[in-house]
Amino acid sequence: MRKLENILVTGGAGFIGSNFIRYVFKNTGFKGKIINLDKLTYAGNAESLSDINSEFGDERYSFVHGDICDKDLVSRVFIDYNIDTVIHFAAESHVDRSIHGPAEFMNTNIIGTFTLLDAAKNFWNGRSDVLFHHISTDEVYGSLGDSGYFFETTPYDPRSPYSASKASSDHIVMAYNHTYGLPVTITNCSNNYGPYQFPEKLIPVIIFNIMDNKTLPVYGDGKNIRDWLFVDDHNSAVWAVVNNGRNGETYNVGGENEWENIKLVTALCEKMALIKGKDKNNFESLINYVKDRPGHDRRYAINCDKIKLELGWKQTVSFDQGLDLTIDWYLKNTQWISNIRSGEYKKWIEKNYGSR
Ligand code: NAD
Ligand code: TDX
Repeated sequence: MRKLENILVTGGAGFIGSNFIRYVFKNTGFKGKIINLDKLTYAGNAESLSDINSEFGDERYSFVHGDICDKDLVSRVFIDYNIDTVIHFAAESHVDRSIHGPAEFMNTNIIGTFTLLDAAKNFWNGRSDVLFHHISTDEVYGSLGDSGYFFETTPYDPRSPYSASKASSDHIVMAYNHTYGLPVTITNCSNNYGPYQFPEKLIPVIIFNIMDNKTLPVYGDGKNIRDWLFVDDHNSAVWAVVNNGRNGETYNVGGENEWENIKLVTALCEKMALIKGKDKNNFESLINYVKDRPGHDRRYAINCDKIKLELGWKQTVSFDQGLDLTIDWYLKNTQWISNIRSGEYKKWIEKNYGSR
């Protein structure tokens, strides 16, 4: 039986991690503590958890500002908070950035994961009521043609610096399980969307640019396919695995919701036009086919029968509902947006791309 009382969440100030902490406190009946270790890179925003801090802070929620590569700090966090569960979200997560600057990806995603695993092994010292859960991606499996799906048994074939760094970390997690008996689980998930997503990923880029009447960048021919999953559905899957997933197993998590990029961009134009009372052509005319991403994976599609059959998990939010919720959230949270825009991200994007 897992103890699941003092959870170390890494990267909890990022998009999925902040939604995860909110999901666990508000939807699961969890009675223990969450300690959020986050470096607050350009993608981390403590403001994304201000409601949790005021509602659950001190007693049930603590924030530790620091780097998962910092061995001394990580070991101290295990001791100070008597950690029995790790849920590891922290990563450099954006494929485009990994092409421009891979070093930080190797550092955080590989060395950071190793540092956490080693601290967990030393602190837990053979205990079996503990768990290291690692969040990974479908991108480790490579790229699909027009047909077929990624299964848990699909051989790894990562093709970007980002996915190669995630694949490396997955292997190290499993090595700690096989070699040292560390209790671990992994989830490999498809593209997430929802509130608090950093405006470098496709859906928030398009929403922001429509709001600002800027061009909508579509890479290559726009026919690359992604499988989209609402962030709370990902997080309910993570919670199911952390509670009942089998030690040493990998679970695929997907939306079973494949979209060509251009069709998704057009759907967002239609939704925004409806909200703004305009003709959709006003926004569709902003679509701009730009230079393709180098090594751009063509299609991702997840088979997630294993988690459905073993743990009874399923998606609960349709794409239509999820997009409406997401657009509504961005339209209402203008302060979060302007704070994000005035930060490091803006400087980076101007340096690398000029203003879009
Ligand atoms: P994100 O970029 O929004 O957030 C990452 C968080 O990690 C930030 O808060 C950042 O400050 C923190 N962080 C980065 N480096 C750190 C370090 N060295 N030490 C401590 N904290 C650090 O990412 P996300 O989209 O929320 O993704 C979370 C996880 O889910 C990642 O592991 C990613 O690979 C995985 N994933 C993401 C998606 C997706 O669609 N976004 C899909 C599948 C898997
Ligand atoms: O401006 C854009 N125009 C565009 O056409 C952006 C930002 C993206 N794209 C395309 C590239 C992809 O085919 O849209 C698709 C989605 O791109 P991203 O949002 O950058 O996501 P992706 O590269 O698919 O990776 C995401 O899903 C898997 C996350 O960023 C990863 O962290 C996760 O592992």
